[in-house]
Amino acid sequence: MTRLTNDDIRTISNRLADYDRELVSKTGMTLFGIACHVHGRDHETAVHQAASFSIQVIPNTSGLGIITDFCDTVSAILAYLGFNSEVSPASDVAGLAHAFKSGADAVMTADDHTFSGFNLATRVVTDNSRETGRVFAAVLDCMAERGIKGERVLVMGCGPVGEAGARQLIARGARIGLYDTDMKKAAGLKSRLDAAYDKPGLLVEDSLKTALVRYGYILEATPSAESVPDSWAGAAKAMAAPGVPLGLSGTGAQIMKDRLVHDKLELGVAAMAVGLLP
Ligand code: 2YG
Repeated sequence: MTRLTNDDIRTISNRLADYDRELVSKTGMTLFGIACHVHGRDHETAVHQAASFSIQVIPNTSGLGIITDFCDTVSAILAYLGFNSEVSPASDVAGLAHAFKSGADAVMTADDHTFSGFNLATRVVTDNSRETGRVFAAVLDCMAERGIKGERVLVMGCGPVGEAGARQLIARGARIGLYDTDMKKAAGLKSRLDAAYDKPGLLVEDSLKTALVRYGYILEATPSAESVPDSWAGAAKAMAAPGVPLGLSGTGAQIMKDRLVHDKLELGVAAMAVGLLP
């Protein structure tokens, strides 16, 4: 899983309204709306609940330590979505103690390996990798003219994000192919999905070049830059790209334009938060 740099996230807080408008034009839904879509939550009810739902974001100094703007950015996304959010005045264990003592409804915190949300009353836990994969799959469902059901989607990257996206796509009736530079990872994911869903009819694609001809949709969940050649971008239908860095070149992103959704925190945090509502 990619560790964000401060450069990745520095501008997010100031352009949330712009990004929301971009999402509406590309998917027909807002950041909050997509998060409700993936959780099957009623939008109005969730808006009402969020207004009185407090989430404390706790800095975590373990491992490689603090990413300067990480907690502020997560809190800004939550506040933009209408949650009652703040960055805890204390980090680590003291921050957790403060959240309980001050009656927070939930906390969010991340070390180098895991970024999770915890509802302190219901004990529900949401995980960033899982929610990110699911919510970007929901984005493809929103971008496809008549929904993603029956459409062919190539899932690139068979790690935790790709797996969560694949599961969500199968649940929404997409016909998926799996691709990973590590064929063992792709084969492992296929066997898990075959066991979990009877006859999902999914394929492992061993050659990206031939695969790209067959799939009009891509869920790009790899940590490599420019994993998708520009040549695909022209005829493509849509790409949802949770992978950091973006798996397209600048040119490819320009060609895709309104058929590409990519961000480094916003959609995953939104899905984590809505998933914590009671
Ligand atoms: O509290 C802090 O500032 C740091 N302990 C945060 C460290 C976060 C490390 N994790 C990542 O950068 C990403 N896995 C976060 C999620 C990326 C978006 N999918």
